[in-house]
Amino acid sequence: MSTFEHIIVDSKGAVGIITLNRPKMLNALSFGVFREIAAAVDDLEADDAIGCILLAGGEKAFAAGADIKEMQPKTFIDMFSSDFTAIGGDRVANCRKPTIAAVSGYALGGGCELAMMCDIIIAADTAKFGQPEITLGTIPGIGGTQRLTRAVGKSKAMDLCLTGRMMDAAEAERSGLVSRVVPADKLMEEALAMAEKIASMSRPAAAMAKEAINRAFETPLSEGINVERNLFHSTFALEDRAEGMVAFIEKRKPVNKNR
Ligand code: CO8
Repeated sequence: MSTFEHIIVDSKGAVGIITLNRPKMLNALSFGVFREIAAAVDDLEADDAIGCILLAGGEKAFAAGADIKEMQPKTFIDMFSSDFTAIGGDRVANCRKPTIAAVSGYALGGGCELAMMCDIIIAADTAKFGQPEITLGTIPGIGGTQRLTRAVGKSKAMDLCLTGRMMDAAEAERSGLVSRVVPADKLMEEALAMAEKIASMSRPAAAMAKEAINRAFETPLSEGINVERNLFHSTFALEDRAEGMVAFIEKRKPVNKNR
């Protein structure tokens, strides 16, 4: 297991929990934070005991964006050569296990983008989402213009990215960015319950459902439908599929074995 400075990595049952831990800087995402997130995802993905990964921040901020103080002196060539925007972000987006972002307070800029790399966003009623990069004379750099547009549509994505305004949890739920809004003091409890439920499902079936849904995000409908059909057929090679259907007929809970 890796050791971490900026994040806390924990587990509860079959749920791996990554908590961003730079509260004084509202969890600003530095190179170091991204590297640690990537290492934590590596560890949790390799751990057979883990079936779902929960990514959380603090009460006031999930993450208030990329670390502006670290980015401020950088030149084009620094950013281009290090390609640091790809380090942690890609790792979260490419994780094969289901991922949930539990967002309380600010999820801005890179923070909003990090949440959108997860499969599900569950928000506290205090959550505020935004892509304020334009107010700094820059634009989103780790998927914001792409994932936000697919999630909330062109007009609202333009509104958020061009004005830099924040949207509250109710607007985020209305526009489809988040799956559920819960009272702030219940956020972790609700997110854990969701993660535990997902982790109890057939692992390969969950990975296949995730892969198929991600295709809907990334490809034309006809290709996505083909991928889904192939994955659906593949589930008929799983013991969990056989057990799941027998358990239904026998009116009992299935015991999932595939890892
Ligand atoms: N980077 C660095 N430090 C930050 C950041 C940040 N993104 N956000 C807050 N902080 C620091 C503040 O400087 C302050 O530090 P100090 O006490 O030393 O002055 C501390 O955190 C507390 O913040 P505030 O005093 O500002 O707290 P407020 O409650 O008054 O305001 C806000 C909260 C509204 C969230 C405000 O802090 C804010 O506007 N933050 C910046 C939001 C922002 O612009 N985010 C976008 C950043 S750019 C980006 O994310 C580009 C992504 C592209 C990909 C890059 C890959 C990583």
